[in-house]
Amino acid sequence: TGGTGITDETNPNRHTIQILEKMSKYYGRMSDTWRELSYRKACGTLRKQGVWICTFDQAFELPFIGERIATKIEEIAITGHLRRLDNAELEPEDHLLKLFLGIYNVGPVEASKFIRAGYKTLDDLRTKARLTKCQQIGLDHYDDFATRIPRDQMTALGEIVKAMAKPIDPDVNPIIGGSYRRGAKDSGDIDFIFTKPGTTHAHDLHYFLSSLVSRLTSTGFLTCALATPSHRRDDDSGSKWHGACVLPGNPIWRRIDFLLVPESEIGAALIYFTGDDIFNRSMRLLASRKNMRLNQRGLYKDLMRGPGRLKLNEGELVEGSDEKRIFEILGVPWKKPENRIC
Ligand code: DCP
Ligand code: MG
Ligand code: MN
Repeated sequence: TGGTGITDETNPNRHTIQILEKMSKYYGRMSDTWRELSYRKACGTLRKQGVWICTFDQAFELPFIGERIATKIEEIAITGHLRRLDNAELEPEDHLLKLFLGIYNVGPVEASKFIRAGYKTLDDLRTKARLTKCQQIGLDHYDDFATRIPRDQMTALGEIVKAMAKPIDPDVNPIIGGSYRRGAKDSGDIDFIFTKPGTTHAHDLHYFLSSLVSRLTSTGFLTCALATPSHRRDDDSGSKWHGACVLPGNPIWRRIDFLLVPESEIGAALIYFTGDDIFNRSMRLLASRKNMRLNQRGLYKDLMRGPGRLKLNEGELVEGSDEKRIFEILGVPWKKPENRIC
């Protein structure tokens, strides 16, 4: 996710940012969410600086940079290295974690299990491990899924989907969310959102999704399904589809996600699926400070909470369909998607 600083090549702090981003990812693999976030936020701060931040004092006075990270920024400026990262990169266990976490649908728990079982290579997994069908596909297309998708290819892939969607239902509005909507120069996957005027439930769009998937599969655009919708109405699992696709003439399999969103929820869904995830966190935190709750379906008020901030009810829907209104109600100045990188 995230990490796609648009100004990276020209930023005087790009070397520092690169190293701190690696630290953030390292802590992510260690499931140390707190440090993972701290480092990412520090990177966000450095991305906004027009000058090279090279001393402790300079760094320390910036937002989201505490003593520890300020010290590291100075170390990087002086030595060009960070010993903590150099050491981390020597840990064989971390090397394996990184390798195994790159497989679609393998999380930290599963990856650690593989390590404990003594597996050392992707080939070990291929021949010895028990994998789900999705993980098997993830393994078969390991390098493909690890390859970022350049923006022009994202646009081309998007056009193919849009052209197929139109005759199925011309009223359906297809939107590419995720890092693409934030203007990223490349993306990890394609996040498609489908909505339609007058809809209030994702299942109003199920007929559309099944038709779209079957047509795009028969043309060879979609190459596999990774998570198929169940048709239960009581949860929203039927509102998403995960799979892979290819651009004609290009052998690389790309990850693609389809999401069905009723018009009544499109504002909240656009915020959620545009991200980035840190921006989403900060919006949810703002909502909770106003005793409201923001999720991918809407903004809710009058939440009743018990001891330990335990939720007692869902609250009353304040806004779901209008992205800008949600910003307004939260008292946040409107941020264009391109600026939603924290
Ligand atoms: N999202 C989130 N929290 C998560 C995962 C996702 O808030 N743990 C939201 C924000 C993301 C959006 O969903 O922007 C899409 O998720 P992706 O994993 O596809 O992330 P991006 O599209 O932002 O980045 P990438 O280019 O790597 O796909
Ligand atoms: Mg994405
Ligand atoms: Mn995605």
